[in-house]
Amino acid sequence: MFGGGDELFLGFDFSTQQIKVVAVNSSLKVVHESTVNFDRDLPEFRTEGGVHIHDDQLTVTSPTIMWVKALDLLLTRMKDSGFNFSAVVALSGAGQQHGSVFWKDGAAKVLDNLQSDTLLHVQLKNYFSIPDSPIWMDSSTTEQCENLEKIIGGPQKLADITGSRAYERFTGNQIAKIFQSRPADYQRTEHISLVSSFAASLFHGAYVPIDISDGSGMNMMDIHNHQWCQQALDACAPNLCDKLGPLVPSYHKAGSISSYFVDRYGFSPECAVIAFTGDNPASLAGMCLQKGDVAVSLGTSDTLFLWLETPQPALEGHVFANPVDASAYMALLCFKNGSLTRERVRNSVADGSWETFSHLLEATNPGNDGNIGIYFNVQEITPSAVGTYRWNSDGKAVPSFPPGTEVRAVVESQFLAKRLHAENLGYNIGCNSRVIATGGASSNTPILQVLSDTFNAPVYTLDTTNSACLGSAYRAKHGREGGDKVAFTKVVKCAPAYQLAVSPRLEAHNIYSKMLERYKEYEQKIV
Ligand code: XUL
Repeated sequence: MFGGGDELFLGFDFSTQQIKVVAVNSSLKVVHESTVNFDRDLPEFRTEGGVHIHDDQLTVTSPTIMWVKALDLLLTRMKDSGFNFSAVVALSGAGQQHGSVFWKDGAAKVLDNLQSDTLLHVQLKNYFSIPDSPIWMDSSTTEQCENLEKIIGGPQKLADITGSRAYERFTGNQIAKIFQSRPADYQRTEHISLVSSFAASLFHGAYVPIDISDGSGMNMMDIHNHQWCQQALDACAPNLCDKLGPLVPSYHKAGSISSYFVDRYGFSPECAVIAFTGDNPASLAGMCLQKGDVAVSLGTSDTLFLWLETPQPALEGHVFANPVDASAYMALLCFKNGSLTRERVRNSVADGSWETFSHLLEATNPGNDGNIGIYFNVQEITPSAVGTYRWNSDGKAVPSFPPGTEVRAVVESQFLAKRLHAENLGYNIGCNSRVIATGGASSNTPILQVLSDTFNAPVYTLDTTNSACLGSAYRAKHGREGGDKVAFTKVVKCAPAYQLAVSPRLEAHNIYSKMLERYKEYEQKIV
């Protein structure tokens, strides 16, 4: 039964709206998928999109016990479909980043003694001191952020240590708010997990440590030595070191699965539980990113994942410890004006047609004959600015461009911004760099050509619908094989291949490198 070909690895994703699992075999082929959607499958929690937005519109939480209940439902569905749990040799998972779980005094004992004839949520329902977990969509902790930056010595100092300036959703600031607003509940909290380490703890039947990659999204971890920054812990709440426990590399093997899952679902008692991590780090693993790579997700908002060797934390973006190579880093940059902004230009000058948009793009020259535009429909995150701006080749502000120039301007400025801000965080274009493009616009070759020329790298595409789950299954295999002894790249050699979409053109790249200087000047002007 446990012969090579029959071994299975599970990757879970505890995301905002659902939990999902994929099973891969030892050739990393997906053999099973299941999902539980919180709104649809657990209507008793009355969530919308898996969350509760509170009256102040700033506080956003999810019922912790809903996640627990969803896990049994998911595993029951798998069992009913005939899934062979006994073949699973290791599992890992991802959690929405920054969310926190507050375990009440006595919870560890219950975890250690889970009874397989009673559902998890029945056994654990009274063991969360804060029953509603703060999640990443919460933005109610501005005061705590200001305090943390002040105590540490300013936003850049905090970024230098923890990889990010203070952000409302980052867990340290969320914990500070809980401590200040509910001191008695904080007092009764024996352990604090991230969503990722909470889910791992359910499987292990004991607290699984926070991994260094998801731990980087808390504003309390020193990303350079992977230890808690004591000054940041103290600035957030008392006794945090005890309540958080140690940090571990993301491929840490926590131990074997709890007998609850063995008895109830038929897992092997030897099934290994590998530390869970954040959904973004897990996606980086799922895309098999390597040194020098950039992943560009072109969706409603555009997101960039960078593999970094020498990070330069800045006041924008986030630097995390790398989930598959603890000596490296990853950076995350979010650009709010993604496809909606491209669509606005398409609707205004290309008759609402992507085909016309592409023709216009192809009919104009790289560098746009010196014209540059910046299009921020909504308040941008990177950089902090809003509005539409256009400059002609003489550097003169102009109110409009002809259709072709307008189309090229929006695409070029979006990719120049990505290169500029990637370089600000320590990214360097190298000769082996690759760009992995995902999301809606990744099927548009003329758009990808601009991306390729800007980064002087071939652009590959990959189906990433399940990248956090897949990355978790791959990490389960990596962790089981002894994460620090074997390179992740070796483990994922047989993962689905990238498709080469376009290759860079040196002449165009040289134009963009020059143009970047002008773009930078204009961006500084409008911030
Ligand atoms: C990352 C972030 C989101 C969540 C979504 O910083 O807040 O991407 O991880 O689940």
